[in-house]
Amino acid sequence: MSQLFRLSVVFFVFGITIACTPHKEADSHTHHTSHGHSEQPAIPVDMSSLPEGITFADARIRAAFAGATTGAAYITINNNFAVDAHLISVSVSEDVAMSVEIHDMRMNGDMMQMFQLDNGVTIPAKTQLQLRPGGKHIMFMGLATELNEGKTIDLTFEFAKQPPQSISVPVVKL
Ligand SMILES: [Cu+2]
Repeated sequence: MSQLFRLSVVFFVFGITIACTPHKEADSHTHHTSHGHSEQPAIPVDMSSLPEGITFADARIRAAFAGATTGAAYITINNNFAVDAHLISVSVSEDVAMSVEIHDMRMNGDMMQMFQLDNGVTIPAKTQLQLRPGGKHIMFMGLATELNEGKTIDLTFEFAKQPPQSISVPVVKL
């Protein structure tokens, strides 16, 4: 008799678990979670056609709605040096934004969250770093200008051991 009682308790608890599961799943579906992994391994590329040093490709800034207080920029950085390069910071003139941060993404429970990479990013020798939507990216904080399509913004990249480089980046619809 006690055996049967125990069995029904187990079934009762199990039944509750099943009843809860769909609710939990439905709940998690309301957040958009699958934006891919933030951890990007260094991407080795054939750099034989590139000049020695650091070069940039695919630079673009996401057009933002009027009144936006932040903005995002994406770029591919090729490190065609025999040594690692370390990107310390990115900057823009103060009439563009108050500050610029290098961000990465990570999962916090069900939510995709951005966080600042305080120490910048290392780009190993002969690899490329892709700053792209859903992964590491450049973020303008305290936006002081409108990011309208067709505009260009000068970005300056500072490296630990290599001289800084500035490039003009177009604002595009992404
Ligand atoms: Cu960000």
